Amino acid sequence: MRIFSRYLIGILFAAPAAFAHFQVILPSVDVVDSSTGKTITLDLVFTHPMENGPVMEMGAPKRFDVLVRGEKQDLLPALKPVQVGGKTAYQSQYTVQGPGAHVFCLEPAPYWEPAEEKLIIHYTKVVVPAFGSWAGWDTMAGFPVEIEPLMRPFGLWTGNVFQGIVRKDGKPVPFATVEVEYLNADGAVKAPNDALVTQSIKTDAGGVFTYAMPRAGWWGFAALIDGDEKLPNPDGKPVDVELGALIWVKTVDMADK
Ligand SMILES: [Cu+2]
Repeated sequence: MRIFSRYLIGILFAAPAAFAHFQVILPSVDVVDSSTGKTITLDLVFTHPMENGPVMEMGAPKRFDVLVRGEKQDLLPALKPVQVGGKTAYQSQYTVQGPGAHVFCLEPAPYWEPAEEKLIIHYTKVVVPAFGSWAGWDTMAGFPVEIEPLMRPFGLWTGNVFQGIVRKDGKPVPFATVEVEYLNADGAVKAPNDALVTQSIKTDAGGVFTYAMPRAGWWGFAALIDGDEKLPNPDGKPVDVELGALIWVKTVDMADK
């Protein structure tokens, strides 16, 4: 009995880290200029960024587009399924046509998580400026849940804070949970314990969150909000839906000349 309860506690303690799913949109270039070339590759992967996997299966995305200079370009036809860690992920190439902030917006297919008995929809965006213009960096994707950046979501030094407002149907969400993970792509960082895998912060009464990023690389912010309506799981049973509002930002070290 004693051994059994210890085993059970072990599972409960291990669970939260294993559940920090993050939808990723990873552009090959964070700032497009004459040195980078115009064509960028975007990798769409549903994974656990800080733990460097495992990857989860993605269904065909519902929406993938780019907002730039007040126009929307549908990129769904340019999405190609690829295999990452034995699971379906997606990849796209995009050739930048002019200056300005490019807001890439993804609505993935709902993901059924049996361990939590809920469907997960992570509305995700990343903003890539091009050719010296960052006009439109705060353009909203129009997602049902979305992070409005309060600072440019690019051109950030290591140690800078990132601050945003979590919105649901346009309204700020007070005291919402925001999970933060580092994209530990090469597995270079080893978390000494589970508490350091996923940072967990809350928005204030006005829906604003703040987090200082301690390392160069990509950081994912995931505001997690319960959906109002149930959706059918793969067995057709109505289940709760977790809505995620995600944004990815990159920090760069302030190196000496
Ligand atoms: Cu997972």
